[in-house]
Amino acid sequence: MKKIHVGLIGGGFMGKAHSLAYSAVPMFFWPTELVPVKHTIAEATAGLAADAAARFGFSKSTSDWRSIIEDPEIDLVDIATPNNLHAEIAIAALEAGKHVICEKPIARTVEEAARMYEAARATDRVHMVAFNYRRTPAVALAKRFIEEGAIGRILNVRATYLQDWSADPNSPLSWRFKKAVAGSGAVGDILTHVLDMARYLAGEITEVSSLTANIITERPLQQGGADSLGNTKNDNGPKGPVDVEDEVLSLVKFASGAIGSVEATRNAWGRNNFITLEIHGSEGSIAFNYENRDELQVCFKNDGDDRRGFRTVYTGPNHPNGANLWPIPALGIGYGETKIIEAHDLFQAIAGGEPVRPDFGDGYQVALVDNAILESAATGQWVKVPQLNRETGKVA
Ligand code: NAI
Ligand code: SOE
Repeated sequence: MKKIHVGLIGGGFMGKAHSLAYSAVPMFFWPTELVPVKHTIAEATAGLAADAAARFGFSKSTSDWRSIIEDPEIDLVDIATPNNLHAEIAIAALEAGKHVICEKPIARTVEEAARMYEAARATDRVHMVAFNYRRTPAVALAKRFIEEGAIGRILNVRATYLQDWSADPNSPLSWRFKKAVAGSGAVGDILTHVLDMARYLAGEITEVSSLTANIITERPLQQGGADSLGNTKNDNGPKGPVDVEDEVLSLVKFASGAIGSVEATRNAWGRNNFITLEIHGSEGSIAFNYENRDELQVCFKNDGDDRRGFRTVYTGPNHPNGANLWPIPALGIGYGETKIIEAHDLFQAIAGGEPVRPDFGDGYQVALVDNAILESAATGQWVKVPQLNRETGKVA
């Protein structure tokens, strides 16, 4: 068994989720070819970094992420910072010969994503974008059903991501509401997750017709660095502008001929992490809701007229990604488990010298869809989505 030394940059929400996954991978996936070692964590200040190292179990801490890139002992750089740092860190890490996992969205803009993809193509290192929801066993099971032809030819896809942590106008002005840091709003932050799953299950999106809106245009300034995700309120404090969209709706066409809709909102009271996918095919249907993430709803045409209807497959050890989790289905899986599976798949790829998906090419293609959605919303026109050719590295 070899060790893989991890340098983690960013000790907020995702710093916690990724650290948990590094500790847990050997507990769930055993024996494992690579045992993660939590080497160094970087944070915005020396104090935050030391605190994060103590909390998340890293041997060293630093306020300078470049020292992680320069450290020859570190094999894998994990980027869990706000979006404005993704491109600079990822390119530096790849050029230094590190494997890289980068949180979503891959970057603020399609131009940054293109440069990251170019840097990734120039190395033999493993690169991954952390679209972890596709690793939920029920979503992986949907993929299996589709690949086996259980629902036939996909005819239409409906996908949503609805949240309410941000619906209160007094939910503070985090970096997620600032274009200079985040790149975009609901599009980059949450729609990207359902775009990743829509591509994973139904193939490439080729054309979009979209609407965006910004309902909450200012918010109280947030105290401190890490995003409080609405968990602190500062009702009477000074306010700052929100310059990104909090709503997006888009009609989409797929390369296969299927049609669909994708939508995301930050203003859906009562919807917490309401990620839904509904896919109808010539032979049946599949439906998933992350708020009931152990369940996949399936309906098959051939079930017969007197018994056809949705039934629930409760995922567990007999389902994709489930065997290494918990021994019986009713124990359920949580957000953390999707990150454990993600980390395991990354380590398998590094150990085997193989690529892993979703990689920077996938992140770039999602950025191309994001960009087309924003352009369509701005112009009121259908916009074609340029497609990345993974053989040539060119977009056409
Ligand atoms: P956060 O605000 O909780 O944490 C970000 C951390 O980065 C903060 O602690 C901040 O101090 C630190 N940071 C800022 N500048 C830094 C620097 N120069 N060097 C080192 N650290 C620095 O943000 P969160 O929620 O962890 O998001 C991070 C990334 O993960 C974002 O790209 C976000 O879109 C993504 N994300 C992905 C999720 C998923 O489900 N895959 C869930 C939540 C976030
Ligand atoms: C906030 O909307 C957020 O933390 C997103 O940034 C994540 O990507 C999503 O998984 C959960 O919600």
